[in-house]
Amino acid sequence: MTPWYPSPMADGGYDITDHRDVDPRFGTLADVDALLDEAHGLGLRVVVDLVANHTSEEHPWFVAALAAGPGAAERGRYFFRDGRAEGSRPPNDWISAFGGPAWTRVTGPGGEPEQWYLHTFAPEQPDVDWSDPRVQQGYDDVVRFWLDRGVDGIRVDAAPAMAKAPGLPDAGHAPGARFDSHLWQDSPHWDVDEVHAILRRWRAISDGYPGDRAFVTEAVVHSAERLSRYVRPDEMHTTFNFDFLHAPWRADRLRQVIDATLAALGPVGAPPTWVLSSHDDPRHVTRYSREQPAGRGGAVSGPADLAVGLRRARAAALLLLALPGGAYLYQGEELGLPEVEDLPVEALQDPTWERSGHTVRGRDGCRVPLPWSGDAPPFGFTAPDARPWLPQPPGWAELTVERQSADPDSTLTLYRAALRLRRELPALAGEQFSWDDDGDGSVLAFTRGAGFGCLVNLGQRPLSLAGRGVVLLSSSPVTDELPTDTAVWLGRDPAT
Ligand code: TEU
Repeated sequence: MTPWYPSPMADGGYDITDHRDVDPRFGTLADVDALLDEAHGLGLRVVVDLVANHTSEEHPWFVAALAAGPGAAERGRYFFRDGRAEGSRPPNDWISAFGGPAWTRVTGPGGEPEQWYLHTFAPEQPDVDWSDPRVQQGYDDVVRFWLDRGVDGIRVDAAPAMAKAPGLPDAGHAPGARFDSHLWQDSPHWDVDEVHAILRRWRAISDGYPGDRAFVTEAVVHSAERLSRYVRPDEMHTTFNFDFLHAPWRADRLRQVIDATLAALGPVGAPPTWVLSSHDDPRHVTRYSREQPAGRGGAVSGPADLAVGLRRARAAALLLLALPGGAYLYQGEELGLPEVEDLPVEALQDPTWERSGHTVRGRDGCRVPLPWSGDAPPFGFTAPDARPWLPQPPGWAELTVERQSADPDSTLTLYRAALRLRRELPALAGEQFSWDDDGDGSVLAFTRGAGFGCLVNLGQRPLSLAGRGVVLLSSSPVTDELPTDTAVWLGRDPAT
């Protein structure tokens, strides 16, 4: 569940005014209780989002801090500092994830310019200062509130941002630098070691709860080794692994990421996890529809072939779901949804659009509400006469859950079959994993336990399937050959 808390919605709900309530647009706490009951009755577990790097500018803490003025104790929960150059320039060179400086200057009650405050994200999202005991205590209460209510897990938003180097020194960002946190090492505002004290604090709280509650951190950091620090035994249970998402559709790069992930997380005893899409990244059907760069993938421009993108996305799903550990699916990928790249600019909601001076459209294209049924928007997502918060393309009539449920070749049917097999096949439950040496750099081939193999052809030529086992599932039709951009799951006789 992305944030459902009361929010002015300056950043899709990641700007929170009360971490212990539900925004009336989404429902009530009683609805949460009903949802948890119903989910648990179905064997589903619910993970909520904990946004602890920042609050909304309308949070009572920040309202009080602004009102109290420079030097007041209320300001100590945030980072208020005097500017440089007689106050006219930001206190340091830190940058915001959404473009521009990470500082905004306050205007005093008489309209006079005053101190600056820090916001790693939008100006409506002031960063809290985790060295303040009132902040620590406040978030302890939030964590307890949701665990008491019965949630099964907590996603830790923007974890690497939560600690800052003492004295807030310059980061050395070049003018106009982008927020490329995976490139940063020894940054004073990202992945600072003190963040681990916060994670240990939360782990100690959750360990006191019955059942098996789990944290998952969101952390885009420099390396798999840095990532592994977030999941040491007394820290978080799991973490998203964005290197997998950011890898291009190339066998060499995917293999490197899989190896680096297993090598880094194994020693700390944390399960690997895999993710292809999220609410912050262009959908992978579209990412894979363009030429694949040798380095890190991303929102590459250039001509797109969505049929190729979908074919690769379906193969990627079988790869993801065959790997050991946890798999995260982002709503809509099971329908093969593409990124909506042509949302009208007046519909855009992401603060990135404004903050980048209308040069970066932002993340709305992966957040368009899902098509459930029917032939016209809103496709059963909401009442027929209501307008969803982002417009759905009329062409999504082809992609509704209703349509795809009835189609044996649909992407939804493929995901359902894969998830069913993933539960049923003993080989997929364990941790075993080994590469089969295929002698071809454009193929990913591995074994999970003796009876199960996965083969993905990322090359240009078809691959013979002779003698490789029985095809249990394939991402596109196969004969005795595995075509380009296709994956198969293979059952093998363990005796052979
Ligand atoms: O994202 C924070 C984050 O660490 C970034 O990688 C983020 O994906 C990137 O800066 C976006 O341009 C989290 C949430 O997932 C995101 O939706 C929120 O906007 C953000 O925190 C602020 O709460």
